[in-house]
Order: sequence, then C-alpha cells, then structure tokens
Amino acid sequence: MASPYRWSAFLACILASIGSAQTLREAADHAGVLIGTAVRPSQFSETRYASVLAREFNMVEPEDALKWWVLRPDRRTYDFRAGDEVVHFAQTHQMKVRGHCLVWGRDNPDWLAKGHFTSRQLSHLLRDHISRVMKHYAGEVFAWDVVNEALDESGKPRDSIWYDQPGIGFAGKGTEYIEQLFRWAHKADPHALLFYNEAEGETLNRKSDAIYAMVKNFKKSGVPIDGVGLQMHISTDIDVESMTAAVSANIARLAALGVQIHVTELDVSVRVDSSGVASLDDLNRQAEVYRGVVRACLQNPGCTAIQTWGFTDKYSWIRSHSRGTRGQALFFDRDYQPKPSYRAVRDELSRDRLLKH
Ligand code: 9MR
Repeated sequence: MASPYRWSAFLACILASIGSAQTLREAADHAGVLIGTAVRPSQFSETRYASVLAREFNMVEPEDALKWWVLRPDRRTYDFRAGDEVVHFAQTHQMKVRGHCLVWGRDNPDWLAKGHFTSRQLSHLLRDHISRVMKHYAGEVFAWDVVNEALDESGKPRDSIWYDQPGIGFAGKGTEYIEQLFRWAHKADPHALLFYNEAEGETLNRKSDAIYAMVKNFKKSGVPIDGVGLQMHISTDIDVESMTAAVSANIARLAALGVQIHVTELDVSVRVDSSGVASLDDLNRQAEVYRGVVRACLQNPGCTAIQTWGFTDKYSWIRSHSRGTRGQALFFDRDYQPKPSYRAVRDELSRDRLLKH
C-alpha cells in the first residue's frame, strides 16, 4: 500500500498541475488534443477578439471564408482573400487551420445553384474547385471537410445539386459520389487529412449508423478518408450522462475503423430572455454539457480535436437562427469574459492529462 507521504505528494502534484493550465490552449496542448474555433476574419481587427483567439486556441477554421459563396463570386473567379487572412492569422500565432468545406448541397451561390448545369458540367466544376482550392492551401490547411452534411436523418443521401439534382453522374447510386469526391481531394493534396463532416450524427442514431457504414465501406474499398467530423450543435435540454456515453460509444466505433474523429462545430445553446440573457443555473448546466463532450472525446485517442463554432457570444449564429429564443452558446460572453463553460473545459482537459500520467 502507498505511504501517506506518497499520497500527499501525488495530490500536491495534481493540484499544482491543475492550477498550471492558464488557458484552454495550454490545457489542450498537455492533453494532446487540438482546441479550435470557427473564426470570422472580418473580426481580426477587433483587438479583444484577436487576443483571446490567439491566447486560447491552437486551431482555427474559417466559419464561412472557404465556402463557395465567399470563394466563388462567379463561375470564373476564385477569391482567396478572406481564407488567406485566416491562414495568415494562424501562422502568426502558431495555430493549425482546418478547411471547411469543399462540397455542400446548401448555401451555394445563385450562379451555381440556379445555373441549370448538366451533370458533366457540374462534375468538371466541382473537380476544378476541389483541385484549385486544395492546391492553393496545400501545406497550410492540414485537414479538410471534403463533404458536409450529405446524409438525411434516416441516413440516406440528401437530394442535392451534387448528388441527384442533377448530380455529378452518380444519381441513385448512394454514397458513390462521395467516394469520388474523396478521391479527387486526395489527388489534389495527398498530404491533407480528409474528413466527412455531419450534423446530428454524434450519438447513436440512424444517421450515425449510416456514417459508420459508409466509412467502413470506404475503408474496405480503399477510399482515402481520414476522419469524421461530429458537428455537435447541441443544447442544455439533454441528459448529460447519456449523451456522454452515446457520443463516446460512437467515437469508439468510428475510431476502431481507423479514422480520426474531430468535434467540429461544438456549441451548447441555452434559453435566453428577450434581452439575450440566460440564467446562471442554465450557464452552469451548459458547463456540464461541455464537460461531457470533452470527456467523451478524451476517452478515445482517436478523437484528436475539439472545436467550437465561435468563441464569444458576441458573434454566434445561434441567436438569429433561433429567432432570439436561444443564445449564449460559447465560452466567452459578449465582453469576452470567460463563462462557467470555459472553466469546465479547461479543468476537464487538465484532468485528463493527469490521469494519463
Ligand atoms: O455559421 C455559419 C453561418 O455564418 C452561415 O451563414 C451558414 C451558411 O453558410 O453556415 C453556418 O455554419 C454552418 C456550417 O457551415 C455547417 N454546419 C452548420 C453550421 C451552422 O448553420
């Protein structure tokens, strides 16, 4: 049995180590996981935005700057300015860059969505897009969401311009078109990690079953897929324990296929009043939800990144999306003050490091 001295030395070491992680970034570095956030380059000139971002995170992902509607104002133009700003910021502050997203059936520019292109034309357009964008950022963007939200709630491919309306030539053939996209992406930048990114497939349900089956099939047939992105736009209206267990089980089965898992768009919305204010109880509850997600990720070495969808409640898609009924979903309030969720995640990241030693 260990002597009382050894126990107290061990405890002192634990306490000292917990106290030593001053930032999320420090805690994540020691836990061996990336901590990222979605960013809007138009905000980089705001001093507090830039300093909190650089201090707390070691990875960024452009929230919109690499989407078709920003990159491709018209059929012939590639406008890399906003994306380049994100890469420049990241390089200045020694952060990694995740790319989001090369292929999405939604929110495409009108010239594309309403252009009445043939399958053949779409196939050329998309292949060229993937190739030009990935080559532009080769060596700078380490991982890409090649395909975003291609499956519906039942796990079937969603109708989309790329799949079947009219699609790039694989309409009615299930996930074969996705396979093609990963092959094109690998060709464009063989060093980038290639992810399939999806919403509402974090726990065990029909959609996550379909993602699992797709990845298994891709791995079997040599399709170059490296990871799955679990978006995790969640709320406080859940049972934290069962969510944590289900996310952990989902991560474990995906990791067993030999892919990495990134939590890609984490935010935890809470009810807010008409002035956008949440109760302290709800913010504490939110902290426990965040803690559960971090715990689920750190339980499996295959989960290598945790990224939130923004970091300050000043800029978050949740309020407008919920028509003002929900908000305050992130780590920092509108004045960049850390919330209970921030402390919970920093502690959880620090704790894991200790248990591993
Ligand atoms: O937060 C993003 C918002 O600024 C954009 O207007 C919108 C459309 O491009 O996309 C939002 O981000 C989405 C992400 O790209 C994919 N998963 C869901 C996110 C929230 O809608």
